Amino acid sequence: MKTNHNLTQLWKAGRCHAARLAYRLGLSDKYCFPPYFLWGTGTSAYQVEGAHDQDGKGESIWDRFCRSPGNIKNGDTGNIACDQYHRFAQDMELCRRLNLGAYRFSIAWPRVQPLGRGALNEKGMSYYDRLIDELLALGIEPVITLYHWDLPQALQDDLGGFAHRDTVQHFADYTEAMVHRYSDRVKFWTTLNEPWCSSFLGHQTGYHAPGIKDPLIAAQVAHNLLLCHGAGTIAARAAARQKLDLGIVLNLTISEALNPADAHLADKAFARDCGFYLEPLLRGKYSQAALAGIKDFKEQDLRLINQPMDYLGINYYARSLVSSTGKTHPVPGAEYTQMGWEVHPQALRRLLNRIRKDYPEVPPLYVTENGAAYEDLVTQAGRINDTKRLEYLRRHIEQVALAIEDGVDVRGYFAWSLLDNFEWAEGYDRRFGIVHVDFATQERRIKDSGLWYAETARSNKIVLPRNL
Ligand code: IFM
Repeated sequence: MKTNHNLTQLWKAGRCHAARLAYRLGLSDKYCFPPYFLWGTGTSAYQVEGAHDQDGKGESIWDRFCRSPGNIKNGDTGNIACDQYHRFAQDMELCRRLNLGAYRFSIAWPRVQPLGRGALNEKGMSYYDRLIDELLALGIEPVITLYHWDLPQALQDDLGGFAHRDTVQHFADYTEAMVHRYSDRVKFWTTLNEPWCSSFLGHQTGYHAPGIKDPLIAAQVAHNLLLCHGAGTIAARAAARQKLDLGIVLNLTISEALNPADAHLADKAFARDCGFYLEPLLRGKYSQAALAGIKDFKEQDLRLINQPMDYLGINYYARSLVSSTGKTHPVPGAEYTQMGWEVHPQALRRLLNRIRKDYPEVPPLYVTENGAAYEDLVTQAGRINDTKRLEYLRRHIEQVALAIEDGVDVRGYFAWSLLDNFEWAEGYDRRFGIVHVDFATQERRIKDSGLWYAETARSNKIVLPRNL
């Protein structure tokens, strides 16, 4: 079996190299991704699972936040969401039909440990057993995120959540329990998804749960989340039942100036924003400015944060624009998604290259999220011709291909999202899925973008225009 498998891999690698050579020589316009390249999609627990109070699940900060009038558009909640808790087998079958190599999902901490410390909830734990087993039976790699924003409310009420250092130990204990249970089958683990959002949207602007508006708390939470990453990484490695691929997922963007005279500002903004995470994670350092905002800081903290990582996940949706006048929006002639985010695929290639240049020590990269919200219409024939989303994905994947050609070690791409789902403060009003969900009936329908993505994942190729 093993020899056959190796031979197949060799054969595939040979074909892929030949195809890439043909592309480089101008003999073909098809770009072949490396044979190990992982194609996936992602979701997160609160956005898709529903079953918010079933089988012993505890309350999360998002359950509480959604109940407060005015926090979420149309008063929507994740109580039912896509009902994936009950429909996971159907959803994983969709992943198979989409030819996905991997499915990225998160564990709802309050589902498996209702109070965030102490007793585990076996019914919640067994849900993820079933999900993982289903994926493996279909030949799809499970990629687990330990924290995608749904903190147990009890930790918020009793300790102040991530603002309190004790939460770091609770996160490490939770991580240890999850890795102990699932790492016999799951190799890919992510400690945190987009800690910038949990820190600053959750504690500075109050746009996300827990809805706090205090910049000092936000900075402390940002630091404590990095401590969670460090402590979680150590706990995961100690509990692992196989060699893990362990990393963190950051929403990184490249800052660019519309006016060339402002280029130095863009440079500074990149160093400040990406550096806030990459310096401590990869180099065990904070800038003076970052450090100044953190009240509860201990010298040994940086050693804890600076753990070796097997990969870095990057979520990219749009570039960030800077200008000395403060005016950047709207960019003349630019396209925007329904979120109001500028569509600028070339900046993804520049971001990947910039990270490699500024941080040569960075581990292999994955684009762990990329996608677009657009309004979808179901045609009479039952199709969803989501051409804009398809083009968004295609143009960004092209840029990933070009970054690989530039020499950046990108190992995979995950389209966000498998399903239309609960888009946080925007509720169900923003659809990111490559599969359409009718929230009244829970019917799923693969969109045209999904059909295109399935073919890309199957063939491991895209048609790449020349002179991009
Ligand atoms: O839906 C979110 C996801 O939960 C985190 N990254 C950005 C996505 C789109 O806003």
